[in-house]
Amino acid sequence: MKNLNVGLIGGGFMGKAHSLAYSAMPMFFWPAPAIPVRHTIAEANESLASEAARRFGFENSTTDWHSIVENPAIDVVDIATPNHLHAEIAIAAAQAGKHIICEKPLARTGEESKAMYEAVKDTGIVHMVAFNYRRTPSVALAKRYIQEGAIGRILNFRGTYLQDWSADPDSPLSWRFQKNIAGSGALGDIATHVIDMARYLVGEFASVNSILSTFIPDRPLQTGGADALGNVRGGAGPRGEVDVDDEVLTMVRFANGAVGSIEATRNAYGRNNFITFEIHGTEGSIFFNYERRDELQVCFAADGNDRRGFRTVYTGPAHPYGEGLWPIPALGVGYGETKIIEAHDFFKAIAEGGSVSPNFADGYQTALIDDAIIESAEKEAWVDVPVLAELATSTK
Ligand code: NAI
Ligand code: SOE
Repeated sequence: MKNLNVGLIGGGFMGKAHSLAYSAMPMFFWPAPAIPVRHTIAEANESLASEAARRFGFENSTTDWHSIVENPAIDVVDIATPNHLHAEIAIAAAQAGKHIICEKPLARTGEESKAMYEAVKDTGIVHMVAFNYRRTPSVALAKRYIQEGAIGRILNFRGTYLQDWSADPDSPLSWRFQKNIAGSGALGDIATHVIDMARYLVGEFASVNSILSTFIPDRPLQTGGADALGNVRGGAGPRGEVDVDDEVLTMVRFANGAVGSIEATRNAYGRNNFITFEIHGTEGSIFFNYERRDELQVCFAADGNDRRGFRTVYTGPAHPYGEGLWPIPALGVGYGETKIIEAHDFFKAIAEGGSVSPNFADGYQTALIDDAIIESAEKEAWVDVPVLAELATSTK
């Protein structure tokens, strides 16, 4: 069992989640595939960097991410910065031969994502994009049921990602509302998680027909700093333009003939982290709601019409990742566990010299879907989605 040195760039919300995962992964999954060593953390200035090192248990801190990428002692580069830095850091890390885990969305645009994909392709580097929700045990269980044919051929996927943290027009213009930093709004930030789950569970997208809307055109200015995600109110000072979408709605045709729809917004009062999907197949249905993430609702047509209905399966040791989690179903799987599982699968791929999904090809494919959604909304028409050759035949 090797020690692998991690250089983590960005000590905000995801810096916290990834640090937790590195410390806890060997406690959950033992024997661990490798021991992640929290070697160096980078933050935007000296006081943030040294505070992050103390808080998140890193041996060293820096204000210059280049020193992480250039350090021969570091095996893994973890990119947890706002989106505009993902491509530059990942490409430099790939050139230095580091294994890379990058937060979602892979980058701001399809073009940036393509450059990242090309930088890692055929290098032997393990690369991963952090769409962690597919590692919720109940989502992986849905995948297992689908692969076993338990709900037959998939006909329809209906997905949502609804939050309300930005519904107040006076919550600040953080980096998530600025196109030059975020790339897009609800689309790249949260719809991509559902797009990732739709690809994982159903397959590749063939075409989309979409609407993008911006309902809150300006917000109080915020200069720099981490995104407080609606937990602070902006002042009465100057306001700046929101140049990204607040809301996305898209219809989907999948390459395998299934159809679907996806909605995402961060302005839906009363919804917090309402990631849901309902999948109908020829032999049954599956329903998932992240706000009740220990549960998977399933209905099997074979049950007979005097007892047919949704039943609840609580995930536990009998289910995906059960060997590493808690010993009894329904003790409660949290957001942290999805990141611990993600870290496990990433380090396993490094230790075994393999690969992991979702990787930069998946991140690039998701960006191609985002680009098609944007084009479709502009043209008010169906737009075809190109599919990377290496993904067209894979089962993910
Ligand atoms: P955040 O705003 O909480 O933190 C970002 C941190 O990066 C800040 O502390 C900031 O000071 C730091 N930073 C900025 N420039 C830097 C530089 N040059 N060098 C080092 N550090 C720098 O943002 P959050 O929520 O952690 O998001 C980071 C990334 O993670 C984004 O790409 C976001 O989309 C993604 N994300 C993914 C989630 C998931 O569920 N997979 C959840 C939340 C965010
Ligand atoms: C804000 O919408 C946010 O932090 C997203 O950036 C994450 O990807 C999501 O999982 C939680 O909410």
